[in-house]
Amino acid sequence: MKRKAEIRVAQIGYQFMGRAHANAWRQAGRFFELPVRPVLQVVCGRNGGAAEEAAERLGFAEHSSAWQEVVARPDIDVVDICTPGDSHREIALAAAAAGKAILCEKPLANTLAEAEEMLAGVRARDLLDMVCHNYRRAPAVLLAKRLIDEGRLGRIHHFRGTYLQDWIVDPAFPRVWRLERARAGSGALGDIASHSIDLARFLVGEIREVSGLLETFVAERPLEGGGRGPVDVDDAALALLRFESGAVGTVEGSRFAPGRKNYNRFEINGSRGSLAFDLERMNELELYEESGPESGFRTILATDPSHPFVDAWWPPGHVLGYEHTFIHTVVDFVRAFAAGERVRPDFEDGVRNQRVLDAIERSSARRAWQPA
Ligand code: SOE
Repeated sequence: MKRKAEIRVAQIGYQFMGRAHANAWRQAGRFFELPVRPVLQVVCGRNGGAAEEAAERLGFAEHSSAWQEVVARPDIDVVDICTPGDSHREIALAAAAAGKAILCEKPLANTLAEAEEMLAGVRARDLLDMVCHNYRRAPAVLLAKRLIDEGRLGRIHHFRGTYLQDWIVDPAFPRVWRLERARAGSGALGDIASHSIDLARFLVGEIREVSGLLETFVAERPLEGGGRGPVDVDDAALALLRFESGAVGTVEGSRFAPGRKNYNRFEINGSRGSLAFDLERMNELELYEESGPESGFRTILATDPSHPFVDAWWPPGHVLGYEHTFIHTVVDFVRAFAAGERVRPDFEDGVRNQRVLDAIERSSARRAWQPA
């Protein structure tokens, strides 16, 4: 059998997102016909010993504690950024300068200025770039996209995005990096509301202006090294949205919703119907179409092989999971890489998302509507 060309991946980071991305690079070619074969070449981390253990566990050929050297290597094709947001800019600019394709975790950066620098960096070299807003590639979300684009809901009036978790409701939970502005850039706003904003842009369109409200419920937490320290990020982020299309929306991201574990839900209302998606029931799409007295919401199980990506997996009803959204993201990235085409969401999408995040922060501080 003719040996396939390869796409060699350097992954920076190996914690939660690093594990999800490594699994995606490893599984993509095992379930999908890909034009080139992903090779998990090297995983990088600040701690050499931990990087070595991660390489063994995640299936990378090598490990390194010097990402700067790795991204410049001629044998590396892709740099996959799975680190906290405070290092996205420097890694992406170095990877772009070395002419690499880049997959970057969301949000693109910790500030709008950094995001714009990253976009300029990749566009200057006409590189392949993608932001890992993985939920776009859940088959039920793609079904929602198709139904909207086919006009089945008519004119869209409402987008209602809710992303709720509960992992830091306990004040005794330590101030991890996601709770530090210097590391994460923001709290629930950039970490989870950014997903709702990406889905709003993907399904309804561009956002023109916002009215935001950020709140921090627990202002001080135990530090992991002992002592206590201030929390300088939002615990909850809410916003009213006006879309360029004339639709209106709400986004609510909170980590203080006991019982909600990864409750990423949206509902979209149009002139002829509504649809709703809930990540905790991610194979289903709720659809309501006006059809007389018997109208009612029905649940579509998006596991038929006719839905995007599904035919590579299992027969109808053999449901998919969170990790499949990352595998589908990598599949489209690899196909775009081989074809020399662009793939979305790209860094331009990342900057547009960051503009909305920035506007929500400005609006909350000024208690006034702000343009996105
Ligand atoms: C933590 O809130 C987190 O891991 C986010 O960082 C991810 O983007 C989200 O998909 C799941 O929850």
